[in-house]
Amino acid sequence: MLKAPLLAAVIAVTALSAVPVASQELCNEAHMKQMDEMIAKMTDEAKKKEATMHLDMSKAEMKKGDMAACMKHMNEAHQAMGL
Ligand SMILES: [Cu+2]
Repeated sequence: MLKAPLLAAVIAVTALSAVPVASQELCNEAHMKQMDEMIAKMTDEAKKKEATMHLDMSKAEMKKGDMAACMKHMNEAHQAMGL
Protein backbone atom coordinates (compact mmCIF):
# COMPACT_ATOMS: atom_id res chain seq x y z
CA MET A 1 0.00 0.00 0.00
CA LEU A 2 2.80 2.41 0.86
CA LYS A 3 5.04 1.65 -2.10
CA ALA A 4 2.89 3.02 -4.95
CA PRO A 5 2.47 6.59 -3.60
CA LEU A 6 6.13 6.69 -2.64
CA LEU A 7 7.15 5.68 -6.16
CA ALA A 8 4.77 8.28 -7.61
CA ALA A 9 6.38 10.94 -5.41
CA VAL A 10 9.86 9.92 -6.52
CA ILE A 11 8.82 10.08 -10.18
CA ALA A 12 7.23 13.52 -9.65
CA VAL A 13 10.41 14.89 -8.04
CA THR A 14 12.54 13.41 -10.83
CA ALA A 15 10.31 14.94 -13.50
CA LEU A 16 10.40 18.36 -11.83
CA SER A 17 14.17 18.41 -11.47
CA ALA A 18 14.73 17.11 -15.03
CA VAL A 19 14.17 20.51 -16.68
CA PRO A 20 16.84 22.63 -14.91
CA VAL A 21 19.31 19.73 -15.04
CA ALA A 22 18.81 19.37 -18.79
CA SER A 23 19.31 23.13 -19.25
CA GLN A 24 22.55 23.08 -17.30
CA GLU A 25 23.75 20.13 -19.31
CA LEU A 26 23.73 22.34 -22.40
CA CYS A 27 24.72 25.64 -20.80
CA ASN A 28 28.25 24.64 -19.86
CA GLU A 29 31.76 25.06 -21.25
CA ALA A 30 31.88 21.51 -22.65
CA HIS A 31 28.75 21.98 -24.74
CA MET A 32 29.81 25.49 -25.81
CA LYS A 33 33.03 23.96 -27.13
CA GLN A 34 31.00 21.30 -28.95
CA MET A 35 28.79 24.05 -30.42
CA ASP A 36 31.87 25.99 -31.60
CA GLU A 37 33.14 22.88 -33.37
CA MET A 38 29.76 22.13 -34.95
CA ILE A 39 29.32 25.73 -36.14
CA ALA A 40 32.87 25.76 -37.55
CA LYS A 41 31.87 22.86 -39.81
CA MET A 42 28.78 24.64 -41.18
CA THR A 43 28.91 25.42 -44.90
CA ASP A 44 25.95 27.84 -45.14
CA GLU A 45 27.64 31.20 -44.34
CA ALA A 46 24.39 33.03 -43.54
CA LYS A 47 23.21 30.30 -41.14
CA LYS A 48 26.72 30.05 -39.70
CA LYS A 49 26.71 33.78 -38.91
CA GLU A 50 23.27 33.48 -37.32
CA ALA A 51 24.27 30.45 -35.22
CA THR A 52 27.48 32.20 -34.09
CA MET A 53 25.51 35.29 -33.05
CA HIS A 54 23.04 33.24 -31.00
CA LEU A 55 25.82 31.16 -29.45
CA ASP A 56 27.69 34.32 -28.42
CA MET A 57 24.52 35.59 -26.71
CA SER A 58 24.04 32.19 -25.09
CA LYS A 59 27.61 32.29 -23.74
CA ALA A 60 27.07 35.81 -22.39
CA GLU A 61 23.95 34.68 -20.51
CA MET A 62 25.77 31.63 -19.18
CA LYS A 63 28.46 33.93 -17.73
CA LYS A 64 25.71 35.99 -16.07
CA GLY A 65 24.27 32.77 -14.63
CA ASP A 66 20.94 33.15 -16.46
CA MET A 67 20.37 29.57 -17.59
CA ALA A 68 16.86 30.25 -18.94
CA ALA A 69 18.15 32.98 -21.27
CA CYS A 70 21.18 30.84 -22.07
CA MET A 71 18.89 28.01 -23.21
CA LYS A 72 16.70 30.41 -25.21
CA HIS A 73 19.69 31.59 -27.26
CA MET A 74 21.06 28.05 -27.38
CA ASN A 75 17.82 26.83 -28.94
CA GLU A 76 17.95 29.67 -31.48
CA ALA A 77 21.52 28.66 -32.32
CA HIS A 78 20.37 25.04 -32.72
CA GLN A 79 17.61 26.18 -35.10
CA ALA A 80 20.11 28.11 -37.21
CA MET A 81 22.21 24.95 -37.29
CA GLY A 82 19.20 22.98 -38.50
CA LEU A 83 18.95 20.91 -35.32
CU1 LIG B 1 23.87 23.72 -28.13
